[in-house]
Amino acid sequence: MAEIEIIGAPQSNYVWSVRIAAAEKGVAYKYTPARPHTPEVDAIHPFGKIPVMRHGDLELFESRAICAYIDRAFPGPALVPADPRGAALVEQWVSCVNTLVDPTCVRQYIVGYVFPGTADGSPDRARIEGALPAMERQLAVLDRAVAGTGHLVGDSLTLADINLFPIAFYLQRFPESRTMMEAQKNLTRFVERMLARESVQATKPPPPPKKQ
Ligand SMILES: N[C@@H](CCC(=O)N[C@@H](CS)C(=O)NCC(=O)O)C(=O)O
Repeated sequence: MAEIEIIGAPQSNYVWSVRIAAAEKGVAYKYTPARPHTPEVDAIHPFGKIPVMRHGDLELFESRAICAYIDRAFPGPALVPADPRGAALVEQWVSCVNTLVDPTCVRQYIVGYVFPGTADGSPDRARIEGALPAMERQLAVLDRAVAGTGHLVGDSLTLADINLFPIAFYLQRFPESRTMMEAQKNLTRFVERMLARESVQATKPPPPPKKQ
């Protein structure tokens, strides 16, 4: 069958997760950078979000679904453990990060800097400040979660780690979140270990968001 095609801007945390997952599985793919709401994306995602994927006649949207397909359709190390307990814990952390951490840390806080929508293009301070208390709590929870083994689930890499990593990486690049991350030593070490992986280096987005 044709090669997989992964479509989406490289800076997107969800696109990056999908590309890390493919690299960890050793799955070759065609990469098509594209912003949300462009024709290539709209052709697959009913709401124009990235990433999207194509494999032969299969078209998929939602990073979790794309990662599930890559994990199950190809040989290579399992990104979700086969045992029910490990699999459920991976789902727990993916869901928690996607429904709580991403909305606060990425959509509210980081977007407040990167796509502020203010008249003069300056950071949206109200939006940024509004995210800080929840971020503080969330990063403390994540720090405790990786404190034991260095991973969110079990003692080796899973999709839960891959899904979290890009967000934690980007949080090191903005002022308030950088300070919060520095206080969370286990989470900082988690980012450092993920950065050392070949899959992460091979997919690192050029260029990263500008440091403030
Ligand atoms: N739940 C989706 C979220 C995808 C998502 O929000 N992608 C962002 C980029 S990181 C996007 O396309 N934003 C544009 C928009 O929401 O209009 C997934 O996991 O794939």
